[in-house]
Amino acid sequence: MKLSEKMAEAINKQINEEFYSAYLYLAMASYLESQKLKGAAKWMEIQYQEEISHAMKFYAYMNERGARVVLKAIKEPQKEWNSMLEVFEDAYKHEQYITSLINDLANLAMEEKDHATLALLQWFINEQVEEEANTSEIVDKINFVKDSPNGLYMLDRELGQRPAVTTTQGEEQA
Ligand code: OFO
Repeated sequence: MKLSEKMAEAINKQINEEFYSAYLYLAMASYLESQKLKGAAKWMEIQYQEEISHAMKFYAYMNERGARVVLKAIKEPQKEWNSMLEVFEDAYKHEQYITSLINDLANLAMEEKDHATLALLQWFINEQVEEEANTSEIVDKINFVKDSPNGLYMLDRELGQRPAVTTTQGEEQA
Protein backbone atom coordinates (compact mmCIF):
# COMPACT_ATOMS: atom_id res chain seq x y z
CA MET A 1 0.00 0.00 0.00
CA LYS A 2 1.38 3.43 -0.94
CA LEU A 3 1.52 6.24 1.56
CA SER A 4 -1.29 8.79 1.19
CA GLU A 5 -0.33 12.20 -0.18
CA LYS A 6 -1.30 13.78 3.12
CA MET A 7 0.86 11.41 5.17
CA ALA A 8 3.82 11.80 2.78
CA GLU A 9 3.56 15.58 2.98
CA ALA A 10 3.41 15.48 6.79
CA ILE A 11 6.48 13.21 6.96
CA ASN A 12 8.34 15.51 4.56
CA LYS A 13 7.61 18.36 6.98
CA GLN A 14 8.89 16.26 9.86
CA ILE A 15 12.11 15.47 7.99
CA ASN A 16 12.64 19.23 7.80
CA GLU A 17 11.93 19.59 11.54
CA GLU A 18 14.49 16.89 12.34
CA PHE A 19 17.12 18.58 10.17
CA TYR A 20 16.27 21.90 11.82
CA SER A 21 16.71 20.21 15.23
CA ALA A 22 20.14 19.03 14.10
CA TYR A 23 21.00 22.57 13.00
CA LEU A 24 19.74 24.08 16.26
CA TYR A 25 21.80 21.67 18.35
CA LEU A 26 24.89 22.34 16.29
CA ALA A 27 24.34 26.08 16.88
CA MET A 28 24.09 25.31 20.61
CA ALA A 29 27.31 23.25 20.39
CA SER A 30 29.04 26.16 18.75
CA TYR A 31 27.88 28.59 21.47
CA LEU A 32 29.00 26.15 24.22
CA GLU A 33 32.34 25.76 22.48
CA SER A 34 32.75 29.56 22.51
CA GLN A 35 32.16 29.46 26.28
CA LYS A 36 34.89 26.81 26.68
CA LEU A 37 32.31 24.27 27.83
CA LYS A 38 33.84 21.51 25.73
CA GLY A 39 32.00 18.59 27.32
CA ALA A 40 28.58 20.19 26.90
CA ALA A 41 29.54 21.14 23.33
CA LYS A 42 30.41 17.51 22.60
CA TRP A 43 27.06 16.40 24.07
CA MET A 44 25.31 18.78 21.68
CA GLU A 45 27.36 17.57 18.70
CA ILE A 46 26.17 14.05 19.45
CA GLN A 47 22.62 15.35 19.73
CA TYR A 48 23.11 16.90 16.29
CA GLN A 49 24.10 13.46 14.92
CA GLU A 50 21.12 11.88 16.59
CA GLU A 51 18.77 14.35 14.88
CA ILE A 52 20.35 13.58 11.51
CA SER A 53 19.70 9.91 12.20
CA HIS A 54 16.04 10.72 12.98
CA ALA A 55 15.69 12.57 9.68
CA MET A 56 17.30 9.63 7.88
CA LYS A 57 14.98 7.15 9.55
CA PHE A 58 11.99 9.01 8.08
CA TYR A 59 13.86 9.36 4.77
CA ALA A 60 14.45 5.58 4.55
CA TYR A 61 10.82 4.90 5.47
CA MET A 62 9.49 7.21 2.76
CA ASN A 63 11.62 5.42 0.18
CA GLU A 64 10.50 2.03 1.43
CA ARG A 65 6.88 3.08 1.02
CA GLY A 66 7.48 4.43 -2.50
CA ALA A 67 6.90 8.07 -1.47
CA ARG A 68 8.98 10.97 -2.74
CA VAL A 69 11.17 12.82 -0.24
CA VAL A 70 11.06 16.55 -0.93
CA LEU A 71 13.62 18.56 1.03
CA LYS A 72 12.62 22.03 2.18
CA ALA A 73 14.74 25.00 3.29
CA ILE A 74 16.11 24.74 6.81
CA LYS A 75 15.54 27.88 8.85
CA GLU A 76 18.39 29.69 10.55
CA PRO A 77 18.78 28.72 14.20
CA GLN A 78 19.39 31.08 17.12
CA LYS A 79 23.07 32.01 17.55
CA GLU A 80 23.50 33.28 21.07
CA TRP A 81 22.42 32.21 24.52
CA ASN A 82 23.20 33.71 27.94
CA SER A 83 24.30 30.56 29.74
CA MET A 84 24.57 26.80 29.60
CA LEU A 85 21.36 26.67 31.63
CA GLU A 86 19.51 28.68 29.00
CA VAL A 87 20.83 26.37 26.25
CA PHE A 88 19.55 23.21 27.92
CA GLU A 89 16.26 24.84 28.92
CA ASP A 90 15.74 25.68 25.25
CA ALA A 91 16.74 22.16 24.21
CA TYR A 92 14.15 20.74 26.62
CA LYS A 93 11.47 23.13 25.28
CA HIS A 94 12.40 22.18 21.74
CA GLU A 95 12.03 18.47 22.51
CA GLN A 96 8.58 19.09 23.99
CA TYR A 97 7.65 20.84 20.74
CA ILE A 98 9.00 17.91 18.68
CA THR A 99 6.99 15.48 20.83
CA SER A 100 3.84 17.45 19.97
CA LEU A 101 4.67 17.13 16.26
CA ILE A 102 5.23 13.37 16.55
CA ASN A 103 1.90 13.07 18.37
CA ASP A 104 0.19 15.01 15.56
CA LEU A 105 1.72 12.62 13.04
CA ALA A 106 0.49 9.64 15.05
CA ASN A 107 -3.01 11.16 15.15
CA LEU A 108 -2.94 11.53 11.38
CA ALA A 109 -1.75 7.93 10.91
CA MET A 110 -4.59 6.77 13.17
CA GLU A 111 -7.14 8.79 11.19
CA GLU A 112 -5.85 7.21 8.02
CA LYS A 113 -5.68 3.73 9.54
CA ASP A 114 -2.07 3.62 8.38
CA HIS A 115 -0.73 0.96 10.71
CA ALA A 116 2.76 0.77 9.18
CA THR A 117 3.36 4.50 9.76
CA LEU A 118 1.92 4.17 13.23
CA ALA A 119 4.45 1.39 13.97
CA LEU A 120 7.30 3.66 12.84
CA LEU A 121 5.91 6.51 14.92
CA GLN A 122 5.77 4.27 17.98
CA TRP A 123 9.58 4.20 17.84
CA PHE A 124 9.63 8.00 17.74
CA ILE A 125 7.08 8.27 20.57
CA ASN A 126 9.40 6.20 22.79
CA GLU A 127 12.43 8.13 21.58
CA GLN A 128 10.78 11.43 22.54
CA VAL A 129 10.26 10.22 26.11
CA GLU A 130 14.02 9.74 26.26
CA GLU A 131 14.81 13.03 24.48
CA GLU A 132 12.72 14.99 26.97
CA ALA A 133 14.10 13.10 29.97
CA ASN A 134 17.73 13.61 28.87
CA THR A 135 17.43 17.36 28.41
CA SER A 136 15.32 17.99 31.51
CA GLU A 137 17.73 15.95 33.67
CA ILE A 138 20.59 18.13 32.48
CA VAL A 139 18.58 21.29 33.32
CA ASP A 140 18.09 19.88 36.83
CA LYS A 141 21.79 19.12 37.19
CA ILE A 142 22.81 22.61 36.06
CA ASN A 143 20.40 24.14 38.54
CA PHE A 144 21.89 21.95 41.21
CA VAL A 145 25.48 23.05 40.65
CA LYS A 146 24.72 26.54 39.30
CA ASP A 147 26.93 28.68 41.50
CA SER A 148 29.73 26.20 41.97
CA PRO A 149 32.49 26.48 39.35
CA ASN A 150 33.77 23.13 40.53
CA GLY A 151 30.37 21.51 40.10
CA LEU A 152 30.02 23.01 36.63
CA TYR A 153 33.45 21.73 35.69
CA MET A 154 32.50 18.20 36.82
CA LEU A 155 29.18 18.37 34.99
CA ASP A 156 30.88 19.54 31.80
CA ARG A 157 33.24 16.58 32.05
CA GLU A 158 30.34 14.20 32.59
CA LEU A 159 28.48 15.55 29.55
CA GLY A 160 31.59 15.03 27.47
CA GLN A 161 31.38 11.28 28.16
CA ARG A 162 28.24 10.86 26.03
CA PRO A 163 28.84 8.04 23.54
CA ALA A 164 28.66 8.82 19.83
CA VAL A 165 25.76 7.80 17.60
CA THR A 166 26.87 4.69 15.73
CA THR A 167 24.38 4.46 12.83
CA THR A 168 23.34 7.03 10.26
CA GLN A 169 19.76 5.85 9.99
CA GLY A 170 18.78 5.53 13.62
CA GLU A 171 18.00 1.83 13.09
CA GLU A 172 19.73 0.38 16.12
CA GLN A 173 19.37 3.23 18.54
CA ALA A 174 17.42 3.07 21.73
FE1 OFO B 1 14.41 14.15 16.74
O1 OFO B 1 14.18 14.26 18.55
FE2 OFO B 1 15.09 15.67 19.20
O2 OFO B 1 14.35 16.96 18.20
